[in-house]
Amino acid sequence: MSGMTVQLNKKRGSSEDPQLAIFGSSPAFAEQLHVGRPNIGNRERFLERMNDILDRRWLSNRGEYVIELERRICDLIGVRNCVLVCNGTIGLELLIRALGLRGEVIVPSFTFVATAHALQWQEITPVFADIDPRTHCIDPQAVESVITPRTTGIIGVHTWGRPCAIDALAEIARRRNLRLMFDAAHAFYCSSGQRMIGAFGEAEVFSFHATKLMNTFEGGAIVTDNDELAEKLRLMQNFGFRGYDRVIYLGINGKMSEVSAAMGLTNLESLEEIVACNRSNYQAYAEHLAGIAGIQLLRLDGADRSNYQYVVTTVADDSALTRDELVEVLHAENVMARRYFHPGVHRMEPYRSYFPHAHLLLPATEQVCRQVLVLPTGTAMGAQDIARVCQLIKTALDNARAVRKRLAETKAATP
Ligand code: T4K
Repeated sequence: MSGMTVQLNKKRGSSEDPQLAIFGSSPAFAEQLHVGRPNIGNRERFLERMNDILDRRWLSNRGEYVIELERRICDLIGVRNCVLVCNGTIGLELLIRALGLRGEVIVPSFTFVATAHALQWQEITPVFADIDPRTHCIDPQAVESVITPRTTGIIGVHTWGRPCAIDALAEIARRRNLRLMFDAAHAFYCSSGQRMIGAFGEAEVFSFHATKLMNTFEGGAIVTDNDELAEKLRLMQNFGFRGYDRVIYLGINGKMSEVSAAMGLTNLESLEEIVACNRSNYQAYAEHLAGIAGIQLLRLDGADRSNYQYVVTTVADDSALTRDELVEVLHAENVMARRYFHPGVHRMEPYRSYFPHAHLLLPATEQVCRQVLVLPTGTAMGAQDIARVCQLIKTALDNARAVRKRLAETKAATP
């Protein structure tokens, strides 16, 4: 499954202008390159499983494939319990509720909006703590500074699959008597040192959304060593049923279907290859971006295992072009780079209205939201594509004045 190469467009404009689509050249790529193009795994194996599901007529409600995938994830992570759910957001909501969180819970604002929504949806106030701009993960000192008598817990996010400051957060949680859980949506198959992500805090939540390293179309998992908590989560995700006709708890429907679990099992079998492809893409980006002034690739800590799912860069404030100008240039070339997690959850509704001054306490979050640029990777891309993407960035920066002028003209001409 080494990275495929997306078809490059050869026909380019022939004027004196820089060879970029914003000046009228054909886009560099005939098809869009995405951040989060799904990894498919072995198609034949998946279709076999589909047939098996149809033959058995067992489509949902803790079928064989769900049970098998839960067992495999427990073995992989080294935890006692895995509860598969229909998506990562529901996984967060269930866990937040099962842990009895209420009042205020501390989270980073530099995250996907689901982390905060999962709290607010249950009328729990997300309190935003700033991040460490070197790691993009929540800063334990900032966490400490926003604890109030209403605080009941902390949700650490392993942003980009990089473990957040787990030990420091655990120490604060212990000392201040708070509950600690992790949003590990990005971090499946990652480790903190020798221990797999999933084995920390009271429990962790993975996302298996289509765009993630391992996908189940939509899906997620809550993993924990706490048997009692796992039992509660199982009840909560299935309407509180224990056996036919017997409801013993308040619950919702958070179950994963057999089709999703079949995709998960199929992806799991290809995980090594997918990660190897991501790793070589990451290395190719590192090589090609090395000499480009103003663009910094987020470095990983060699002591931890990464899934290399995201290629994250920052565009310095004094770079020849702003991050947003570069995004415009790249999108015109069909390179759908993303500004995750711009503008920061604190600037999204309803948080923006609730906490209009939040940005004053989040300088590092503001900076990273302004600078971050996530580049396409995954099994749909290969080395040649990456060289081309980096060349486009370099061409744009080398011709910054002309590019800026052109973008301004286009904007002025747009009704
Ligand atoms: N916590 C964190 C830290 C998270 O990052 C997330 C999800 C969650 C919690 C919640 O987990 P889930 O409830 O989603 O399981 C995407 C994903 O939808 C979201 O799962 C993910 N994080 C987030 C970082 O990215 P969007 O809306 O920015 O991306 P989307 O869905 O537009 O997909 C990105 C690109 O991928 C598209 O432009 C096209 C391509 N794509 C997408 C899909 C779905 C494909 O090529 N094929 C596809 O099937 O949120």
